Amino acid sequence: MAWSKEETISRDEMQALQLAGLQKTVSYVYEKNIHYRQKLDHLGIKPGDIKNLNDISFLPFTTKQELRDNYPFKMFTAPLVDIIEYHATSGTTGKPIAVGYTREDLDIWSEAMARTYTGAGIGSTDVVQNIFGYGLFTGGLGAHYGAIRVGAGVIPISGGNTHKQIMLMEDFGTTALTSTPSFLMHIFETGEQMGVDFKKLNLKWALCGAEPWSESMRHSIQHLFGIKVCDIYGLSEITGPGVSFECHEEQNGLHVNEDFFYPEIIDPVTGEVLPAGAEGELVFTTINKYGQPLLRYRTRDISRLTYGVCSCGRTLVKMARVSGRSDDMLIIRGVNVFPSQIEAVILKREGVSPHYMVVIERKGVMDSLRVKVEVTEEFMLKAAADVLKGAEYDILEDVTAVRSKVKNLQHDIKDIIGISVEVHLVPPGSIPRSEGKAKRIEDRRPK
Ligand code: DLL
Repeated sequence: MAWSKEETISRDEMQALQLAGLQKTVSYVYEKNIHYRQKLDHLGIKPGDIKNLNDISFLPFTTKQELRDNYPFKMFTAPLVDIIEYHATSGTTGKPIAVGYTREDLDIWSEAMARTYTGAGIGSTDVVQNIFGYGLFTGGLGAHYGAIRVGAGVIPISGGNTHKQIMLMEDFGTTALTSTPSFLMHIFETGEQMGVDFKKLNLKWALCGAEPWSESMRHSIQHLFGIKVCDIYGLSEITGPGVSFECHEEQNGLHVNEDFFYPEIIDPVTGEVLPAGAEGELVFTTINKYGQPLLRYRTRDISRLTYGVCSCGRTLVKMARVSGRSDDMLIIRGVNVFPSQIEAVILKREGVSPHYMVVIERKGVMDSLRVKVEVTEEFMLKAAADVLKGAEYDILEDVTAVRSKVKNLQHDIKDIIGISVEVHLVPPGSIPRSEGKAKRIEDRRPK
């Protein structure tokens, strides 16, 4: 599909568009949303005060808690009669967050997702197997609307059904997959056990996202399936998937659809806006939305922004792969640790699989970190052979491959995260698989 002209305009042109969108949005929420009007009045801000883009820093942040407190619809700005689709976050604790879309919002979401497919190289001749869950989760329908807009054939299979996923890949000649990376790994594992050679199928591309993942995981998926994989990012509160996307030319950072979603990076502690290139928390202001526009929404996702022209030709600002959520960040003995750092180490080592769980426990006054990692079938066989051989000659201590694997992993993880961890190797298949977003952390510390 042809690119939208906004993907390649100059910075000056983009900023002019963004300023107009911001001014329109601030006036709109001030006029139509009681919650925002009270917030802005409290700070003495009037819509007319936004004279240039930097004035955005006068506007208050919006937090997840605020959306929860105003559940279900008090953050909506359009009248309910204009809302034509609802979604909600999973809300594992307490009430979820509801989101509502007008017809214009769905149009923009489809456009953002069409750019995402086009950026990844997927178009009208592709058959897209959409593995993101349909339902209240925004992944399924968002990816569906975009596939339709680029004219691809979409298979709305949703998550789960691993065997059927594989059957349809074979029978329908699927060329593109949209999925969480962890579930694709699970599909691969199942297919391998069934004797399927994914490289012999028609698969060419995948869009992966919805959960933090590492560059090493991308390499594994690309290698195992013989496809090219692009990262796709988004969150329900802002629109769903399609807030930003990677181009297949570079696969290095995600272009933000910044004519719809204005990005900033802030210091998560002080709230201060950080300069381009600095790492911090992503904040988005929707500048083209009607159902539920948000001012300076704090995503809790950690990233960086880089401006410039990409080798693909796009001028849209790039955000770095999300390294983790500030609320997923573990603080262990004063050190900040993201599970994705541990994942990157695990994926570089042979003999272990990308299925892992980080367990945090409190021993006395100290927090300790344990990483449970599954070994591969081949490793199990080799370890068993080692043990049998060692037992025969009564030298069990020295020969077990398990012992040295544990030691190496513990050493490599400590090298990256800076604190000691205990590594436990566990049998293949023993860590629960997810059919959507993977759960990587088990925090057993007393609350
Ligand atoms: O996960 C929307 C989505 C669906 C994105 C499909 C991409 C693909 P939520 O369920 O509201 O929406 O979760 C949003 O997921 O704040 C991030 O913490 C995380 N996340 C999403 N995409 C990525 C990614 C969807 N590519 C939350 N890398 C976000 C890392 C991601 N984390």
